[in-house]
Amino acid sequence: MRVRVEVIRGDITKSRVDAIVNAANPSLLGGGGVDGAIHRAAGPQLLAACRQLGSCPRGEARVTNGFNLPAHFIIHTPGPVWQGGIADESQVLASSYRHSLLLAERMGCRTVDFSSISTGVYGFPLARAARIATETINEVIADDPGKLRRVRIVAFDGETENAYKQALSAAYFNIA
Ligand code: AR6
Repeated sequence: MRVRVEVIRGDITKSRVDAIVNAANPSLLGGGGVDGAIHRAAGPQLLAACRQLGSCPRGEARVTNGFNLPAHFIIHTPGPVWQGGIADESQVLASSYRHSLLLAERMGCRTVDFSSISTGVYGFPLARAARIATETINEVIADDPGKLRRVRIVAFDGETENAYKQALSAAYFNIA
């Protein structure tokens, strides 16, 4: 069955899905941006669970319970910090999306919502990040979708929403 890939505007802490993907940092101990919002909404048990996990290299992913969130699981992935494109940032970003989706598949997830990894505090250029995200998601689901039925990018602002919508239509155009 075909996996739907969509872009919506919203607050990912409100997503009622099997897993949301958090733009974390390697300590996994919380921070600002969407990470801070997720920790506040999930409650203090999330920090305790993250402490148990230890740290996570950039481009990899770890999973916890969703605790007080409507989402069942939280997948935490530290994306790359943009350094001008000289430090394999694009590969690391693709790796974050790939590892997160593969982990979601292993957990038997049907619905997964991503935040816009690395495009806030970490400064990754938005259009380029959106292209990498949509291409990587399409590659992984084309290869083996597992039980996945729907993958969404949840954009917090209009500029981010437009960038991912544009990248998604370009990706479909390339496939066709
Ligand atoms: N729902 C969806 N998206 C959100 C929300 C929300 N509630 N809040 C913010 N965003 P960022 P990064 C968007 O900076 O660049 C943290 O301190 C935001 O507008 O959260 O990967 C971590 O601990 C932007 O589009 O993540 C790390 O240290 C997107 O989420 C560092 O920031 C990502 O912005 C990670 O930086």
